Amino acid sequence: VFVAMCMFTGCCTESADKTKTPETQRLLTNLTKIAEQGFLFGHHDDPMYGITWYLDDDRSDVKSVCGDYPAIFSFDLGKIEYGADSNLDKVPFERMRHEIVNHFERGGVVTLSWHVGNPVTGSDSWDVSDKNVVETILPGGKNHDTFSHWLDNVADFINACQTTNGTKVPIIFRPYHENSGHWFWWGRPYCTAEQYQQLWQMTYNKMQEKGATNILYAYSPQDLIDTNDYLERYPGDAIIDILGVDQYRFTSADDYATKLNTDLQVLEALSKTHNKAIALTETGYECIPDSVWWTQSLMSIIEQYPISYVVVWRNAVNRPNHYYVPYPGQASEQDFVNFYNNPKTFFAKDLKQAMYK
Ligand code: BMA
Repeated sequence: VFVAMCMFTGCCTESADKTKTPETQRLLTNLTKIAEQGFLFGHHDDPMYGITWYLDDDRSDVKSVCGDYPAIFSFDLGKIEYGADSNLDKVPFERMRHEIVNHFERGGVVTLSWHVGNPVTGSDSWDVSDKNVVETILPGGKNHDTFSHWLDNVADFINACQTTNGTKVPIIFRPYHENSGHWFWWGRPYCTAEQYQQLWQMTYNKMQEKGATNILYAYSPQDLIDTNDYLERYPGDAIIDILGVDQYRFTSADDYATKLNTDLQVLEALSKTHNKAIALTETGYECIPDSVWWTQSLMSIIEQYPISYVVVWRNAVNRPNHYYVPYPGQASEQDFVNFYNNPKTFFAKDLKQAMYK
């Protein structure tokens, strides 16, 4: 696998956005290139906790099964807005920052989502009791100052993700996700397309103003219909670097295949017209009851599309039956090893420094 990666060195065109750090620009270029050969595998909260363990050192359910960390670590900033020490899933932010820097140093890639609280009620992302939250946080709105301070907290954290010699770690930031649904306060029923786009613009402006130049921005609605539908709320090519989609397997294998094929066809078409990297930003089959899900279901679909990465969700320690990667003894363990061994899947050891050269 690593031999194939050598074509990455010295051949990369830089992104046009000179406001991004060199490492961040190179990551974007390399994400696009890697799609010609395969994709990075990612897991949410991978080194933080898993089945029966919490905040151990150097531990990961993925590593326990295949001997390697995922290429991508995904974490969530939810509760950073309130100045909390730990996020909504009890991950301490200091530990997160440490794992982010460590992962960058081993050549890995980091993505951050943000299950941001509700600035009207003080509750969480899922509180949709007030139908006009977005409007109140835009410039001129009564909660604008509060939300602006929340964005400061995000920018401060992202800026603080630095190596000891001061290199800022590139971060794929993916806020306001699954906005085509109705379960988050930024969802489609609760704001106009224009308001949603203004929320992104305001967020982007704040990150720029705070000098958070180590960010690639990913947009990820779920259950795509067609390109027009995707573009309706799209924040725009000037902001977004990666076109994403979230898709879970909730019902049958056929239903998942139909939906995921539609999603990825839409992204593939847009990747050509918008010249952007594409990714399956969240997916998974809760509890993975199908022992060959990795190779027969997930792989057989996604290998047909030029995606840069796929991220599966967390192995919750605090919620029984809420896990998305195998642990030793789990039904899909062997199939996951087969998936790992497929030359199209990239994990941490495959990368070395290839994503940043
Ligand atoms: C959801 C679930 C929740 C979790 C949230 C943020 O999909 O996993 O338990 O709090 O993501 O990570």
